[in-house]
Amino acid sequence: MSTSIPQQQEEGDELEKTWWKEAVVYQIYPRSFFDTNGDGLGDLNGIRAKLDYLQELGVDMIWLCPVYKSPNVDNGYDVSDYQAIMDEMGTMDDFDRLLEDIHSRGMKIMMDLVLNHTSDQHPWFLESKSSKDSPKRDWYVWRDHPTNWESIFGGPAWTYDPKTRQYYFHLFSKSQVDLNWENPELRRAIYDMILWWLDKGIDGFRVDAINHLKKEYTDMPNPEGLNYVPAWEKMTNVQGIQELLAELRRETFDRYDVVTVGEANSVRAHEISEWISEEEGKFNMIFHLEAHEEAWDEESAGVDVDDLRIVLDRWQRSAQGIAWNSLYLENHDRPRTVSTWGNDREHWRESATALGCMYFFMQGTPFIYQGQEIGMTNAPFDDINMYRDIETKNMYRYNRQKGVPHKDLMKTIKKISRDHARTPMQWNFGANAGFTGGTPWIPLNPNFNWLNVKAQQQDPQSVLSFYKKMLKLRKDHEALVYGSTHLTYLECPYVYAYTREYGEARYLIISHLDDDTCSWWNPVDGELLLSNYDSYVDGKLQPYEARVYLLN
Ligand code: TEU
Ligand code: CA
Repeated sequence: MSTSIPQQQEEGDELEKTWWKEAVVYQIYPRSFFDTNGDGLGDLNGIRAKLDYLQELGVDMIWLCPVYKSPNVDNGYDVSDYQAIMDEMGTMDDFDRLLEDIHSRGMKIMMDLVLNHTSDQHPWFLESKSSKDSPKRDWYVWRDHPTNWESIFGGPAWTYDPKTRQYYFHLFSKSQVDLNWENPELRRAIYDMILWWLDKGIDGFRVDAINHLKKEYTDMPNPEGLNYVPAWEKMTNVQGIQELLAELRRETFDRYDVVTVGEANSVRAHEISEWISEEEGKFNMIFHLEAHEEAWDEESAGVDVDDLRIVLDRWQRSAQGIAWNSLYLENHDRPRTVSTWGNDREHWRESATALGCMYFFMQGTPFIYQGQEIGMTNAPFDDINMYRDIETKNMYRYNRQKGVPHKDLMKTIKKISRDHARTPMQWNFGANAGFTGGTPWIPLNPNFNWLNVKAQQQDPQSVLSFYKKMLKLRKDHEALVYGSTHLTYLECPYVYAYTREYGEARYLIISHLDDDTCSWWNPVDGELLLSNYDSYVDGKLQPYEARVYLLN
């Protein structure tokens, strides 16, 4: 007996077709991608050298993490000149050549746009800091009396400047100074910079930390008498931010055929309309963090499939017919999902592919983070000196000061550090996995001796081959792009299953996200299009088994 799944598609809830809805985006962390001059840092020419690889994978668009001039306190998220390339990455000529090469292959490029803050080395800040009467004083946020807030990277959110005897505000590190978006001159300077990039012919932006543009600078309640208080609600999604974002969009993105994705960690599905609806949204898509926050806690093993379904389904249903989702598993700020949500030991290959299958076929534009397509894992770094990330380092330092034992901190860092996503891309079996001929800026994950691109290219069962098949399948079946999404098989606690429906076509996507065999299983009446196992066990789903069917 086969399972019958009721049709759920309603009439008239389809969105307009656009190129960026059909695209798959590949996120590059340039520092760790490919080094061509032996200085141990990936560079723009390294990206050019790997375009064949990306095209073979089947991606349509590349998102580059920041490559602007920067002292690299936060690896480029501290920009000191928006209209220049950092020395480590190459030159503006290199960038122009990269842009040309990408376009001549019919691919597109999206740049990272860091608008909440600049580096403390940016000429704007140097000028602002020079005196209280500086014409750019008001481009940043200066106060005689700081609020009691804690910065997102730990420690106080205000730093004292002895020369002008005031404090300046920084949501992240003290080298990343928040811009004052209330100042119209500053906003104009930012828009001009954005237009300059758009005129160059880039195809879109991922807009960093954009839900923080507006703040409400008043003290937090502090019943526990903390030195500094986390002040999330005062710096996130504050009343009035939508007007700022509307102006940003009107003055810049609206004038070009580009795609925008706002990184907006605190936004919830019920706020979709003002953020991303086709009617009044300020961006085409946003990245929310809700799934990562709700479906995984650092202590537990694996992912909570129930929570995952609740969160992701809420976003799917809320967007249906009015907005478009971004779909992602990993990025440069998160540990590797095969290590956190999956099982990177006994079921490494199966869990990497099942997680991929789970998110990739929902309605939205899929993003793949470099290394995810080969199932790269968290790094086994035991020594704090092997880590590079400022957030990790600060977290270690501030918590040691508070008396938290070294051992406990290392346990957490080994689980959640952002550096797990930042170890160099593992290309082959050679020295440094073929990433660099020099000394890499951060140690490699030693498992490159078996986990690398080269090893997977010829293997039809590999994670890489599975990703290629997923990309091809999505290209070949419009329903997998535009169809509506409906959860199914809810009875099975570790199975993430959903249908896609588009006109008469119906697809079923099943990902069994557990180490055990699941006996709750009925045969499906349909054509099997993709699977991460060679053989089937009737009446069962094997550990991390994933399948895609075209239903009859
Ligand atoms: O991240 C912003 C953001 O949402 C952070 O709070 C994020 O949750 C944090 O990194 C998790 O540990 C962006 C960039 O993606 C990140 O790499 C930068 O460090 C940050 O902005 C500052 O520019
Ligand atoms: Ca280099």
